[in-house]
Amino acid sequence: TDQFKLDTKCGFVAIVGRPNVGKSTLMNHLLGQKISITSRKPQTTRHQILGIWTEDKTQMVFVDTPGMHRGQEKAINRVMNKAADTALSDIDAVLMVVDRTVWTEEDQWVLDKLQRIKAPVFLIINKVDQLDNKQTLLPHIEALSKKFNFASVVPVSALHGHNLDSLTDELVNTMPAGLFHFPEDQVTDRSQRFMAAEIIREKIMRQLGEELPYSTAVEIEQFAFEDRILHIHGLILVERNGQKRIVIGEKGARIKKVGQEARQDMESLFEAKVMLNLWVKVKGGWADDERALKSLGYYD
Ligand code: GDP
Ligand code: K
Ligand code: MG
Repeated sequence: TDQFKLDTKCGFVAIVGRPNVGKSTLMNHLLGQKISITSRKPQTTRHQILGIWTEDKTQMVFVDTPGMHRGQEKAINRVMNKAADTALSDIDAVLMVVDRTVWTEEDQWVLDKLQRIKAPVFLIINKVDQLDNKQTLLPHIEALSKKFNFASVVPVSALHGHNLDSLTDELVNTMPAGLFHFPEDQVTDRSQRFMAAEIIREKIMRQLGEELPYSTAVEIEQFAFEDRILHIHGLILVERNGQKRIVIGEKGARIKKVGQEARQDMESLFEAKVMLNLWVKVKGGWADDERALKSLGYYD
């Protein structure tokens, strides 16, 4: 009866797409806060991460996923595919992100995976700020609409925040009635420790993306307040000695820059003064070893 009708709405929104189309950038800008790390390097995102948006009577829980891709050779790739798949099992809307009017085999592969999803799928045509010829957009949208019954096709620029308000409005309308899953002021499901590791990994990816393999990992060995200062010790794990030299750089210049940029982001995210120490250590061949991945937390 009327008396039990909920006046709040809450739902999960999965963000999917091939690597590098701008999924994490989109989530951060929808939230108005940097939760998920981004870089030009494909597969920067390795973990499924929740970004929680709450306004008035609606809560939307965005699920940023590692890019869906077919490469299965290494254990780390299997883990990433699994994380991307589980994101689709219990959700209320899907944002499939593509890069302008480019349509690759991988995009098609992602779309094929969405055929079994019951939730509405929104096609997000991202990076329109970089579209050379705007005339190509409409015919492209028409062709894609024949491939799939999208709830809506929304051209946006995640990076510049163009058209995100109307996307947010459409999503709010789609959310089912329900109680909030998280407290109103919570922005992610991840711990501060995890966020610290991700910030360090982002700086490494951005500065050394081309020179390092995906197997570079970061562990936080210390995360503690002392005299109102947050003391963080981060351990950067690489596969080979040569990579260790690259991360450290000439006279330690690179690791210093990574540390400076990471510290700045940490201070604004944690709203505290941060003392950051970084080390680099060689850990042989763990990208191929699922047990080692497990101990580093790459499984949920
Ligand atoms: P993901 O792998 O799908 O999560 O992609 P990211 O969010 O990491 O973005 C990949 C790259 O595309 C980064 O260098 C972003 O800055 C860039 N990018 C994302 N969205 C836009 C956009 O709307 N316009 C432009 N010009 N670049 C974008
Ligand atoms: K990326
Ligand atoms: Mg990402």
